[in-house]
Amino acid sequence: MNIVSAEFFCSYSSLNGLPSDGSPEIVFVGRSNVGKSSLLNSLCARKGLAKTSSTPGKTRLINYFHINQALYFVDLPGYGYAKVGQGERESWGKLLTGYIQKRQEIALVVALIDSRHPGMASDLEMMEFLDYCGRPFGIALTKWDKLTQAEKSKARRTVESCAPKAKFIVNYSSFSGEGREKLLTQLDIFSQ
Ligand SMILES: Nc1nc2c(ncn2[C@@H]2O[C@H](COP(=O)(O)OP(=O)(O)O)[C@@H](O)[C@H]2O)c(=O)[nH]1
Ligand SMILES: [Mg+2]
Repeated sequence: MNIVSAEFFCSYSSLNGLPSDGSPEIVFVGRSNVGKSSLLNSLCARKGLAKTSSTPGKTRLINYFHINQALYFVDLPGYGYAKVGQGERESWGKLLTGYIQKRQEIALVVALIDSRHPGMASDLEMMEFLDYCGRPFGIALTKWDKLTQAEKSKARRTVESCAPKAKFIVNYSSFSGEGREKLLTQLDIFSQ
């Protein structure tokens, strides 16, 4: 996939009123602070496209980005962040699961996993849920630049063994751009 244009489209706080033009959607999910906004910015080569933050738990909306005027990248609320109230966590968990379950336009889901913490329960639950909903998904192992060589081998082994259903696993660094071309190729192959 060659990204020639990427624009912020709209944010939604509920499933009502999502775009109705029928364009396919490639969805990005992951724990809060996994590096999702950074990955979207690096993938689209647009620094300020998605807001990045060192304060976790800030994105509680479904953010749509229009890509090549032909499809959407969808940034879902981060999960697994403990320091918010129960009520708030529930309402925004519902938004996340409701979207994944119901949205017809989903072509592919990219599950982001922090390469320093592979095999976390919440990530495994998310992948089980994606499989249960019949959603094809691949994995981006984020913050790959932070790992030593030994940690890289170990992280790959762990993820490969706990995600047999993943269509692809790409090592990704938003800082160096490693994995960008690979991920774009996988998006092309699996979002058709
Ligand atoms: N070293 C490194 N840090 C990253 C990378 N991607 C994101 N970060 C850092 O991780 C933190 C969270 O990133 P952000 O993209 O806002 O995560 P989000 O909450 O998942 O959207 C920020 O401090 C980023 O600078 C990466 O590829 N490498
Ligand atoms: Mg974010």
